[in-house]
Amino acid sequence: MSAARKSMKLLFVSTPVGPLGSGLGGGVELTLHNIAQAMVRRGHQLQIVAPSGSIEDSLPLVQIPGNLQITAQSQERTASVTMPENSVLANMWDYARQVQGEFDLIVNFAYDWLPFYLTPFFQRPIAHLVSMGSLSDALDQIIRQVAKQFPRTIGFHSLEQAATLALDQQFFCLSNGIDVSLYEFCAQPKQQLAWVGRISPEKGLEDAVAVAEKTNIPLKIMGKLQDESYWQQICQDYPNAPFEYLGFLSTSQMQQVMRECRALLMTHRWVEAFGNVAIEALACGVPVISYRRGGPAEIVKDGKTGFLVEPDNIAGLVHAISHLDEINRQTCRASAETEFSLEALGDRFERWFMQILDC
Ligand code: HBI
Repeated sequence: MSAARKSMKLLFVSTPVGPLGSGLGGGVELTLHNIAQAMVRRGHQLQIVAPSGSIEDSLPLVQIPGNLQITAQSQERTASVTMPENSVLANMWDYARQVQGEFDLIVNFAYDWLPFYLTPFFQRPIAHLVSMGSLSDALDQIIRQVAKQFPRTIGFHSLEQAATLALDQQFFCLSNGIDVSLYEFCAQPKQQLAWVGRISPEKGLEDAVAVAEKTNIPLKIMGKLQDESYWQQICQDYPNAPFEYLGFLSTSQMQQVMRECRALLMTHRWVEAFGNVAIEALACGVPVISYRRGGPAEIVKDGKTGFLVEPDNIAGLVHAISHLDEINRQTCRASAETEFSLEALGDRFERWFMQILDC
């Protein structure tokens, strides 16, 4: 710990849509874990608050009971804010209110109205890491309100994500990062492609399955099966496509499959805030073929670490696959090691947190 960098006491308050480790929290689960690891490695103290049933192997965790929040992406844009009886979101933030005096900074990982609304009522500053692009008018409005009242406390993962919120105040763009040592480089892939993510309409899995059918290259699908009817529809629409669903795997199991793929396909319909799976693929040396939309468009170097394709253009995905031999898989790995490592992630988040505490 350099003298200049004092140790911070951080309280991380997780997403209320599912326990850590359940997969319901999507990318936020890995993101929270990685930022926590990066902060602890730099000598900061930290406590994680998350719904009961959460799993955190080596980090201090407080589990809070209560009913989960409805996922924001399943709501209409004009939907009112809803809170279930005995809300785990409310219970987590009541706990944060009670213990805030023991911490320097609270970090909010929930994409929900309540933590933003509560910000002025807290004695301690709250850093809000916004995990998705604009989805609801009520949330857009409260985020803009907090950005105005508490400059520098709003963080995003990508510029395109931030642009959907159209904040004219200063915000932080933090990208993201992973523990690259958990991913093993593979120079000689099998004739297969990967698709990784929550199986839900906004992720556009059907396009990747259509590519598998057109190219007859087997597609390995991994991730939380969140929308059963959506999955059944894909299975009905593409009875002969060569795809296999491997389930929601641990990082170690997922990377063992991912690393042997020729490429990762990213077919998201929405403005993906970042796309953790893209940097996980790069860490394995796997090129990323992605729609030019959202975070992945700021991760993939077109023609160097993969290809960016016109959004929703399946023929474009197929064309990119035919050029995969132009990509050097070592370049993909190097990109993860330099830009998206835990060290780089820690630098960005520590700078953000220090800026909030210094003001
Ligand atoms: N919905 N209401 C709500 N709150 C969240 O924190 C939330 C969500 N939907 C998805 C989600 N978080 C994460 O899976 C993504 O932000 C990555």
